[in-house]
Amino acid sequence: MRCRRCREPAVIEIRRHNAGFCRDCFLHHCREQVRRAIEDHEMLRPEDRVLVAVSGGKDSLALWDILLDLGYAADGLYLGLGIGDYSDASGRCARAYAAGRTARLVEVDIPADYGFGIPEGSAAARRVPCSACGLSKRHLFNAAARDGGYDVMATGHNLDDEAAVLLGNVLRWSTPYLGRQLPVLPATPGFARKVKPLIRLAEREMAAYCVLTGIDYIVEECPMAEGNRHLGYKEALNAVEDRSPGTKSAFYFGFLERAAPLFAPAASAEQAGLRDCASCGAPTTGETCAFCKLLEKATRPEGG
Ligand code: Q46
Ligand code: ZN
Repeated sequence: MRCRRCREPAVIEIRRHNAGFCRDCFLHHCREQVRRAIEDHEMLRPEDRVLVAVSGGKDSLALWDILLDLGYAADGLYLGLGIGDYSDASGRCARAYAAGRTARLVEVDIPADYGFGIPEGSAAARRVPCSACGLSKRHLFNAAARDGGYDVMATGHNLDDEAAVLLGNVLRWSTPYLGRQLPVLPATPGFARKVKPLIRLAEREMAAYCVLTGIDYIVEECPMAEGNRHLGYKEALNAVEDRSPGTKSAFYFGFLERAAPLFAPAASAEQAGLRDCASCGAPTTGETCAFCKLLEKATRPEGG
């Protein structure tokens, strides 16, 4: 197979585009897909200060790399989750990348700064680890963006992630989530703008991007991911995609174009009920926010 752009031998085939690319043209293709996502959805302005959520995995490091290459002022944020060796190794990948590019990495360590790790904290609060983890990430990421004066927060959700989340939301008809599952969430009081510039790229392409650019990323999955419903949705979608390449992107982009606006009222009804957390000031629907509740339970002395 030959490269679609330059006719040199291809190193990767992308079936949904019915195309192959050589190394340089593939990297160009990845940057182009990000540039187009940013442009189509008005994600970033050239003068924006961007905070990229960096987990040490392929998607977030590739995103950071591409945003820097495209000339954005992008810093990274690494959250230490206290998940044993996995957190140690992922932190090392994030730091090594930042050092190699002389980019700025902001770090927040949940065990050191808040006194609990995700495995013990979620058990003490009787929550599923990924739910405690997800709400902590959202809360701390938003706080870091606000405190650091960033205009926008960028995450490495790729096409596979978004299609899997969409499938899960459709299977349950979670209408407020469907109304909010957008590639750009505008800033609202207490929240910075959120963008997902990798929506036009698949997981496999991000792994190839890192391998071809020599970015060292953590390959192991988080040990707490087991039983995570999204993995099942991804497998189901991969089985369909395998038989008819392009289905995944038709599903996700068709949703954005034709269905997402129908669910906007459900999402804004939820938004309207927000007030300030009594403890930390973050926007919440209750008296205190989910993170403050988790923190209280996760750090309560045993038997208390
Ligand atoms: S890090 Fe956290 Fe993930 Fe691990 S505990 Fe679950 S949500 S699986 S992306
Ligand atoms: Zn709070």
